[in-house]
Amino acid sequence: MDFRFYPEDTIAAIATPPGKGAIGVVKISGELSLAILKKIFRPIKPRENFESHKLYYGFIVDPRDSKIIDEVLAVYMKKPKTYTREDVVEIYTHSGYYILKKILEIVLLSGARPAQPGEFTLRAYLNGRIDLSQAEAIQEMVSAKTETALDLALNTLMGKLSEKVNSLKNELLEILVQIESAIDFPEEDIEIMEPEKLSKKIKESILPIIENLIKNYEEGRIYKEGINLVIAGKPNVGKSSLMNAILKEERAIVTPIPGTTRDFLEEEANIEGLPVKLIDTAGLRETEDIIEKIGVERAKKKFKEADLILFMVDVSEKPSEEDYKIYQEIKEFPHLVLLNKIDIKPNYLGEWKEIFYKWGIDETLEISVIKGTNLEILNKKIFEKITSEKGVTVPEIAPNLRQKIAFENAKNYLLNALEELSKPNPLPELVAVEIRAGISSLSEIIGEITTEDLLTQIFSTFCIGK
Ligand SMILES: Nc1nc2c(ncn2[C@@H]2O[C@H](COP(=O)(O)OP(=O)(O)OP(=O)(O)O)[C@@H](O)[C@H]2O)c(=O)[nH]1
Ligand SMILES: [Mg+2]
Repeated sequence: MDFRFYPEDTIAAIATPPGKGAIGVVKISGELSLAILKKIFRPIKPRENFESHKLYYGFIVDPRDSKIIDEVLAVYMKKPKTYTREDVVEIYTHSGYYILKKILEIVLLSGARPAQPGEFTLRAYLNGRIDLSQAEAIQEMVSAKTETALDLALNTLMGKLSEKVNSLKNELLEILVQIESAIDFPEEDIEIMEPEKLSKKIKESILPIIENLIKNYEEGRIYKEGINLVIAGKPNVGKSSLMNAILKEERAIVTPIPGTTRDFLEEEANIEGLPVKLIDTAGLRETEDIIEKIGVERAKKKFKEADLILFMVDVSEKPSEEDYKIYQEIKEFPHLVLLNKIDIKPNYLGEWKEIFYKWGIDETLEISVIKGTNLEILNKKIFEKITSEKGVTVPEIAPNLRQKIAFENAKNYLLNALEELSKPNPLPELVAVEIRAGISSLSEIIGEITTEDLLTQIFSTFCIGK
């Protein structure tokens, strides 16, 4: 049974992560919060009542046998000035798995039920303290991997996306009112509706804003989810060495034996503030080794998912047919050419540059992973490549995927409305249908219109206790 939509229940959860810590928190929300606190908490100075938003020192006592469980601080917060807008109690304990479990157990025995993932935040939303986009922003803040991702989430939490959506909705409502009066007075409909004026308004002051927000999704996504950066090249050119250098740890095995990396390796890194999924692949070559063969196939798959491929060659060796073949595999994807091992002298750097020039590449970067030469420049180049190819500037507001889809739907309805308005005798009823659908799509973003399924989908990604 799904308890999510039983708002009359009092819910409780351990709000801190499992494991040892300085403090652990048990959170309770709902009508019974205060009664439960009174049942299980014995303040150091006995008292009948608790003031709201005031911290009390005392002991948690098992009501069954009056045994003390822990020395704690506890707070009662009277609604509505709370996270959920319900009565809330928080108990700060000496952490530890057993203590927390024990306290939660007696809280549950005293009338609460375990909270579902995200249920506290769901209540904040259902009780109107935050809208749906703000609830999603809380989750985005928790999972932010870079400062930029955090800023973006914070802007949404502060209501910047909601403001934009509401102002777009209001403009559309004004248009709708005008169209509806045309429906009510059909004899004068065309004059009342003023199709040209309405079209102009939609085209100039509504669509561009929606289109801009859709564009911001992609830019925000790069900062929120990160990019896939794949290192590719022949065996032994130094791919795994580069992975380790970027990560600043000996993550991948490096040996002078070609074919060392047989599967791909993935690690998270942060390059110039961009969250990056760094992928080291098996060196590409014709091979009879079954394991290596699979690794080579997997590497090729990774090329397709890459936002950028670092194509690496070894300048201490002559350009070969093998390098050329690999280049053919990756050239259709965004890539950057790295000429590695320039520390080895003599080398074939001149020959390599010539050959790349012949292949139509004028931009290459000479590096030595071992000596660390030009690795800082490499980071900057990666950032530039990603940001210029995707046209990234940091937007102020970046919708998530769900919100972007809703904006796209709204845009399509408005385009339909424009099409009708451009006809010689536009039918106000038809225009109204499209505008109304556009308004509904915008309403979905802030959660004025939702389904139980959607809410379950969103809040189940939260952790328990949030
Ligand atoms: N001199 C020199 N040697 C390097 C450099 N980068 C890597 N190497 C050496 O080249 C050899 C191969 O390096 P790896 O990083 O294992 O190469 P790989 O491309 O991952 O090889 P596979 O996993 O077999 O495809 C090792 O002995 C490294 O120490 C460099 O910049 N200069
Ligand atoms: Mg390797």
